[in-house]
Amino acid sequence: MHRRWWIATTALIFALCGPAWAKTEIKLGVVTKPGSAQNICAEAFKELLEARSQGKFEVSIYHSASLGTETEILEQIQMNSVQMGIITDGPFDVFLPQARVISYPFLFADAQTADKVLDGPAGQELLKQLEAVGMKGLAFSENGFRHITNNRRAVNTVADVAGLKIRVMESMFHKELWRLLGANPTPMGWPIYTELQQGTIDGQENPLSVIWNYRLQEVQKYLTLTGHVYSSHIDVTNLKWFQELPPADRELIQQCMAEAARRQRAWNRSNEADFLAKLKEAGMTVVEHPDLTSFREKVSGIRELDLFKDPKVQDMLQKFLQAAK
Ligand code: EAX
Repeated sequence: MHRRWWIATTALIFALCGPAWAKTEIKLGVVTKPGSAQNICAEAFKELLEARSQGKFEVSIYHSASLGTETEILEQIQMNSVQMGIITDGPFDVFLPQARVISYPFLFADAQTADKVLDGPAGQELLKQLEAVGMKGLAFSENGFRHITNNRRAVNTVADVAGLKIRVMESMFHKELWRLLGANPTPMGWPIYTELQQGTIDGQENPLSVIWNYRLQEVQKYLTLTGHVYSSHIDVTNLKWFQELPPADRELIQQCMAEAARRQRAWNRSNEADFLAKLKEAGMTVVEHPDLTSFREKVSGIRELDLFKDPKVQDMLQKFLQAAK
């Protein structure tokens, strides 16, 4: 009798206390290595969530392409084998075509305008639309304005881009954009150091932090500050996983990611000038004031492309253009 009572009581204690002991592991994927833009956001999120949930959540960061390319991480998030990701906007457009409006050429005059649009109703509506493809969009962190590097020649005007073999992200939009600019675009996952070193491709385009962190100055001679598109990350979770969490946890995750993204954007912006100085010091030939009018003219017909025909894409583009004014 005593023994039974003891077993029942112990079982009850386990049942009551169990959930408090069980940590929920969140697998979070980033393609980049520690110190990179995505990782700064991922690490800030981990720190905030683990502290504020008093250890209920444990965030495991899978970085340095250990889960594959950004496209492959997104597929794993859709399957919930990975719950979260800090992923560059580019590859999203294969999943959700309207995501391509973030990188519409020369859309944002500066980072503050990007914040205004992405944190405002247009950006928030885009995050909401990710639900249609099984993801919950939490926030936008920042990759930054993208600039072109190459090994053939200094790019001063768009005519200098003609025929360059440029690596682009695994994105339908970026491929078309570079075709329009006159290059020979080759979509590839990240990283691409070896391809640049071996000369399989002539160049690539990325924000200054990425160029510096991946030491592309060792394998690229010319840098031109084109800032042709703004590149965000979209910070996402698997939708179903997120929806099954208790409301308080959802709220906490949302808050921690918003704060991590804010911190990360500030980090990126306060370091840009330094990255540029370092790239110059390392010997890159930098064109700081290219003829951007020639670039703008060359892409002026981009809205006529099939990529922008879908009414959902049209609608979102309209909202982004309006909000960015
Ligand atoms: O974030 O693939 C890309 O060009 C991304 O910008 C890269 O992963 C760095």
